[in-house]
Amino acid sequence: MRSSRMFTAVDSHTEGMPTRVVTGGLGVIPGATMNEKRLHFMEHLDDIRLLLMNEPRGHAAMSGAVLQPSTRPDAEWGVVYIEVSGCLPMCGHGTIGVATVLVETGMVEVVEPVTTIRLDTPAGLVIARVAVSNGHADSVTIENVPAYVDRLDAIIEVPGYGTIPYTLAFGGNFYAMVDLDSVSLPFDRTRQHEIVEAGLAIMAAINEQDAPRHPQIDGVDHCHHVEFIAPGSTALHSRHAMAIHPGWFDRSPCGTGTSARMAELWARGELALDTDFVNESFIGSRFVGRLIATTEVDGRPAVIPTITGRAWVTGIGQYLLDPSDPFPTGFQF
Ligand code: PYC
Repeated sequence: MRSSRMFTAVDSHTEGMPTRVVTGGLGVIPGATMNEKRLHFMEHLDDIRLLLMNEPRGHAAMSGAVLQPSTRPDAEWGVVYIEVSGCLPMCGHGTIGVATVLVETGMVEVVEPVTTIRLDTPAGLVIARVAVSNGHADSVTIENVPAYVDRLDAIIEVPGYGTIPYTLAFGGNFYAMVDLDSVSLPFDRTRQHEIVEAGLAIMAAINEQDAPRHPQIDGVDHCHHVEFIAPGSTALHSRHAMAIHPGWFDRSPCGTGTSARMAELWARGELALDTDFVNESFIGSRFVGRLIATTEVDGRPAVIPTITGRAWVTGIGQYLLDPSDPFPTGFQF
């Protein structure tokens, strides 16, 4: 066995969605803030993301998180999120996975019944409260960065689909929320290829015609997520299919997408503070969201969401790169 690179990771899944938590092999990424580290990683270290996320070490819906020392005095750990699509500013299922791994590997001081971990993420400070019993992380509630509506009840011309009504909100990433009915498709996994195709067409149209930009986080300037809302969804219990660039679905109910959806429902006056909102993924797994406070983002009304979900450790791995490997950055099939 030869290896020119070796990465250590604890693999987990959050309500069905993987998080490969990279604990070793990378060192400290340059950057004064976690977002600077994210931007540095994207420019200079992206081969590592591709190696760890793509086939054959990962797959078409792979996701992970690189642990880093925090850049801020009020957080214990820093996180750079990686996935097949790139490096997200924030990831809800990934944060639930990271918090679970930190507790179950003893990388933080574990306190029962609740261990609080403050995380430095590229989008800002995120607080994870882990319910722990007998050393086991039973569930995690994350207090997310502020979520806000960028545009409510907008329309977009989408080649091949016509005029599509949508709402765009930020919950850690930008999400276009679209009724599945408006692309004339059923909430049915056997139709996933048509649904993801419609999602990619909507993202492309938004990014070409009117791309969003976060006023405070550098480099957050596109929409790569379309949350297709299933018929029958309400402001208390919603089901959705989350189509993600370049062509896959979140298996989890998507923490940042749930946050964006709650910001939308709040802006409509349909979801009050301190009220449970159940969000169900395309595979039927659930997060419970809540809005706990109002705030503002650059003068826009905003809310602070919490998301509760569960994660499970699935393995511990050492991922190697043999210098003769013909696919040093893996591949997508
Ligand atoms: O849980 O925030 C999330 C997420 C983003 C992309 C996939 N999952």
